[in-house]
Amino acid sequence: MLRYLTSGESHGQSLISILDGVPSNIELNIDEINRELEKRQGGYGRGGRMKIEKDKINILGGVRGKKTLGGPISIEVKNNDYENWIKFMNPMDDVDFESRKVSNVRPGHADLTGCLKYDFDDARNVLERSSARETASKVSVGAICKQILKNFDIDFTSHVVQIGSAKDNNIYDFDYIKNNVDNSEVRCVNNNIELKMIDEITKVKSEGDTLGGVIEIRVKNLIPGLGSYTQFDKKIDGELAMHLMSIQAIKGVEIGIGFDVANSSGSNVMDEIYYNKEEGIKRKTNRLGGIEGGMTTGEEVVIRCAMKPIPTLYKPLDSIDINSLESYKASTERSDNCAVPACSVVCENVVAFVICKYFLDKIGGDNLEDLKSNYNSYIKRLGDRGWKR
Ligand code: EPS
Repeated sequence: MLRYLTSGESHGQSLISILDGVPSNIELNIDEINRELEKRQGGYGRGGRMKIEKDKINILGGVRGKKTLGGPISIEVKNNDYENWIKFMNPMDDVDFESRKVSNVRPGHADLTGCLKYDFDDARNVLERSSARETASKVSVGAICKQILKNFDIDFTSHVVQIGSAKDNNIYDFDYIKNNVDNSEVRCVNNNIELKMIDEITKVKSEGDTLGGVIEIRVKNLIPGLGSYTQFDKKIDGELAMHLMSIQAIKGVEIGIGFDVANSSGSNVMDEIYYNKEEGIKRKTNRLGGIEGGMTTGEEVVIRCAMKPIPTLYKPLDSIDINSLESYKASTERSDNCAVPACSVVCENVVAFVICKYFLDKIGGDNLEDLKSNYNSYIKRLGDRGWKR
């Protein structure tokens, strides 16, 4: 079973991930993994931290001569900012707890509940781990998963479809998004809407405020049958939602037309099925986003995620000091005004992890050769039933 854990604080030495369950003999391209990390760092609306960091992975175990060994892969992303924080964050030395203490907790962040739950008088102990800096780990894990799935042509992309009130209602082909999205500072593939998004971010920045938005993730060249209808925890849509909702600041996940299923009749929701010799078994539409009965159908998977605005505001909201309980304005930390473009890269890589987990579960194989032969035999059997890649 493919699984991962992460460790590390935002201003600690490093972010560490362990990815377990990767078959052997998968060739890894470190430049491609680092390119994903670089994309996560970008986007109009990012704050000062990204000028300090140059995220790159350092593989500590599980890989030899660029090929996976079949054991757990340990991955480090160093925090350059640690050298500025060593006297506050050193794990095993005396540290200065007072200078960076945060007691005016920020509404919308984990600060208040984290302090109550873990019995801290300093929200720094909470925010260091709850920070979205951890998403660099998620991206490094997902980028490895993408490389596993590349052997089977499964491909991923994502774009930003809304920031504040600037909304892109157009429908795009997978390839159009993939070929254009990296040229946009806000990962929006429509130039006019891109400019509106940038304007909105600039405006809220001048007001000391922040903005959220909506991200769309797409997966193509999938096969039918990843996931299962037979048990709740085998449903791939359930697991996708769980992983995506666990990304910092994500408040909603939709698959296909999502909440619109509630205001449409059945004939406007289901995807009619047809067959011809050239295409094999197909669906006329893809309103259900490539997942039926907790399983991929083989059509493109289409997911949308809603990200809330970042809770650190330069125009801070009313709050309290958690120790004196007196009213104060919330504390202001250096932060981003809008991290929706970065979050698009995070969501895409998190989806890659889940798809990879279910792919390996369905296809099985300790090494790339076994995976390929199991995959080919499944594709052949589906071909005998009328399904075509
Ligand atoms: C982030 C690093 C953080 C923040 C941001 C995401 O760095 P710092 O706190 O040093 O500025 O920029 O984190 C948050 C928005 C948050 O709420 O925690 C990153 O690497 O993505």
